[in-house]
Order: sequence, then structure tokens, then C-alpha cells
Amino acid sequence: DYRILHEAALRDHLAGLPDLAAVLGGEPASWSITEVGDGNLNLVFIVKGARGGIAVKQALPYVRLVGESWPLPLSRAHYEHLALSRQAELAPGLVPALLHHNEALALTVMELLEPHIIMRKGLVAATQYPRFVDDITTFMARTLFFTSELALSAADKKEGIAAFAGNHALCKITEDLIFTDPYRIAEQNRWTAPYLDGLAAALRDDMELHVAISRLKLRFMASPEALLHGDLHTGSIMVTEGQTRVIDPEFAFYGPMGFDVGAVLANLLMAYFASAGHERSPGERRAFEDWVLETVEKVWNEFARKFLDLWRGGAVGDAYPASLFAGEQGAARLEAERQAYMQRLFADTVGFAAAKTIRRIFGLAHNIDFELIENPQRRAVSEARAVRLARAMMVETGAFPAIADVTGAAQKLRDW
Ligand code: SR1
Ligand code: MG
Repeated sequence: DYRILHEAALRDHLAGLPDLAAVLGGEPASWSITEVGDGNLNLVFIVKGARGGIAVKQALPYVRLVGESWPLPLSRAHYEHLALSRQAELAPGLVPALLHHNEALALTVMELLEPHIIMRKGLVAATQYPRFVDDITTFMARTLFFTSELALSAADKKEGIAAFAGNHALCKITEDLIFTDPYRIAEQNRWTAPYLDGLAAALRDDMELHVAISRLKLRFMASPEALLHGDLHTGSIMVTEGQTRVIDPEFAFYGPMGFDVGAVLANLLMAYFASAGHERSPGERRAFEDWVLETVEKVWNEFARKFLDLWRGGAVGDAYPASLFAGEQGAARLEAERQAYMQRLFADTVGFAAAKTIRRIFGLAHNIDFELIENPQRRAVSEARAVRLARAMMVETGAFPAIADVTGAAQKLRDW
């Protein structure tokens, strides 16, 4: 029964759903319906009535950014709905409320987030978000910890993995666009030519980088540690100065935790490097960039603190059975093991953050942080700084044992 719902068909569909019609209020003919989707994959409508508004998302049977020549399963709407439901349980108040889902139409209706904006747009305008660190670290710590074997029985974990196993077409997009294409000649790659032509060619010849990105790709494909959002960039986060909501988990699957955490850090670091290319006063630039780097540090530190607190306080999963860590000596050894676990997770995070950066500069899907820098030479300077840091983070990950090593290196590149 799938069909693409344009305005008239959507109006009819919603009018037949009494609960939603009541949220909107007034006569269906009076509802305003505006398509606002600016993402790469779907249609998104804002519908407003006399009483209130809703957001409607419908998956298209192809990649919107490219067109019908690139088919994509509608089932991604099912996985997005499933992920949103799990995230709402695990991180209440940090995802939009679900109001309706129609599997056949690949259509989901959510609360309208207003006056929230896409965080990436706010960062391009040099806006600071004081609640962001606390909210995003709660979201990540809770969704990752409670879907891992630290909190789950082995059986429940395997059920979780199975529930998302069918979302492999979306994983394949990531496997190709993030972990492969930027490092080879691929039709859909693009970059700020001619300024980055040399750098693009260097990436294609950089065997150490190819080893590093391939290790990360294997980690992505073969490490079902927890239920990931799977596309946790600043375009998947809506904010006001006082609220944060994580949206769009259609790439959700069980993968390595560092992929989500790295996505957040990479997108903050790209906002940092892009800042020099945007028109802003030296004072405004300095204040924003300082805030971004402080936020990078706090995101990792707060995430790690909250994740460890959950582990120390309520680990009832099948990993690390309590019976093996009895007494004072056991408690001390387990605590040392927790620290080692976080160190490994940090190394993953650094590597994935690097991969997420390079794909936005040489791959198919770019971001407005850089794209809105109109002067291409200026844009290329910002992008080259980001790539320089990303290459080091990916190939020499061990040189970044702490988050301050990442922000310190970013700061050194500020005027490079
Ligand atoms: C073809 S889809 C391109 C990108 O858009 C999404 O937001 C994901 O990041 C994906 O890689
Ligand atoms: Mg998206």
C-alpha cells in the first residue's frame, strides 16, 4: 500500500486519524502542510492546525540526495521507529515523542519540536548551547550502557541485535561512504577543487591511512557492542538553548559504541575548524571556538563519568559476573578493568571521529559547516586543518590518550 504522500494525500491520511486530527485542531482543509526535509534521505512535513502542530516523516524508496537511481529499502522507517521507542525508554525526554507510525507507508508522526533548530545551523551561526553537554552525554551513556552486556543478559542482547539485523542497507551506506569511498576514486566523491585536489590524491595513496580506516571499518561491521543511533551528527540533533532532542535514528544497529561518541566529537571539531571561514568578529570567533573545544572535552569527560557511574551502580548484565570479583581485591581489579575499557572506547572514539571528518570533506555527503563558507579558498583552508587533525587521529591514535590531546592538537591547528 506504499505511496508517496504529497500534500493532499497526507492531509487525507491525517484527517482519518482522530488522535492526530485532535492534536492539530480545526478543519483538515485549514491545516498548513509544508515539506521541510533538508536531509539526504526522506520527506519531512510540518503540519499545523488551529490547536497545534506535528512533524511527519516519510521514507522514500530511494536516496533523496541522489534520486531514484539509488534505491533504498523503506524498512528503515521501521528501524527508526524501533530505535526511537527504545531511546525514549532509555533516555526519556531526549527524543521527540512518537504520535503515530504506519509501517506500510513508512511514515512516522512525531511531536513538533518548536522553536528548536537543527544544531548544525546554530553552530554555523556561532550559537552556544549550555544544556548540550549534559543532555547528549546522558543520551549516549544511557542508550549505550543499557543495550550492552554490561546491563543485559546475553539472551536479551542477542534479541536486540537480531531486531536490528535487517537494517543492513543503511549500514552499507556507512560502510561505503565513510569507510571506503573517500580513500579511492569513487564517482560520487567531491571536494573543494582545485584547492584540495592534492590532498584528495594523497589520501588515495596513503597506505597507513588505508590500514587505519580498514581497521575501523571492521570494527564498525563486526563489534555489536550496543544499540547505536548510527548517524549522530549535529544535523541529527535539535536544540534550543535549554533543550536537546536527538532525532533521525534510521541508521540504528548494534555496533561499536565509539561510533556514536566519535560522531558527536567530529561534528563539534568540524564546527570549530569551519568557524575561521565564517564572517564573525575576532571576539565572537574566539568565544565560539573556545566554547566548542571546551564542549568537546566535556562531552567525552561527562560521557565517561556517566557511563562508569551506571556500570558501578547497576551492572546486572552477563559480562563481568559479580561472583568473579568478590571482596576488596576483586572490586579494585574490576575498577581497573573499567578504566581499561574506557581507554579502549576512547581510542575507538578518536578513530571514528577522524573517519567521520574525512568523509564530510571528500565523500558524497558534505555538511553546511564547511559548505556555507562561500570563498572556496577559505573553505579549503578550514577543511585542510580538519583533515590534518583527522589523519593524525586515525593513524597515530595512540598519540591521543586523553581528550585534552585532541583539543590541544585542534588548537595548534587554529592558524595553521
Ligand atoms: C546517501 S546518505 C548520505 C548520508 O546522509 C546521512 O545523514 C548519513 O550520514 C549518510 O551517510
Ligand atoms: Mg538523518
